[in-house]
Amino acid sequence: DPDEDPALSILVETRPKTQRPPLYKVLLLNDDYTPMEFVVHVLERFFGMTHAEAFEVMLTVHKKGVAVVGVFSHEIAETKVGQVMDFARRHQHPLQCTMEKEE
Ligand code: NFA
Repeated sequence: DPDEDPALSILVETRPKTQRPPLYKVLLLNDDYTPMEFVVHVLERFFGMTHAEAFEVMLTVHKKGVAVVGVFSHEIAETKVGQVMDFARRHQHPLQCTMEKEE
């Protein structure tokens, strides 16, 4: 009787668990030198934000020190980080962008 013997009431999962690839948060870090308008432009250009959205997120980074600006697959996150770091370097701004795996 499976109601009385725990050894006989183990559930067997028949539906295969679908594996999903991990997602990565792309983070933008505050600094004292990058102009606010440059950060707004970066968020519009590389993260598809509206001007209002970009301004709000820029202010969050400015006030809190860091903010998540998007969540992507590993490859897309790497591309975004590279694009931002490249664009900042070319304009000689110290803006930093990094990524970390989502829990
Ligand atoms: N803190 C910068 C300034 O006052 C603006 C900034 C915001 C820089 C977000 C980097 C990220 N000019």
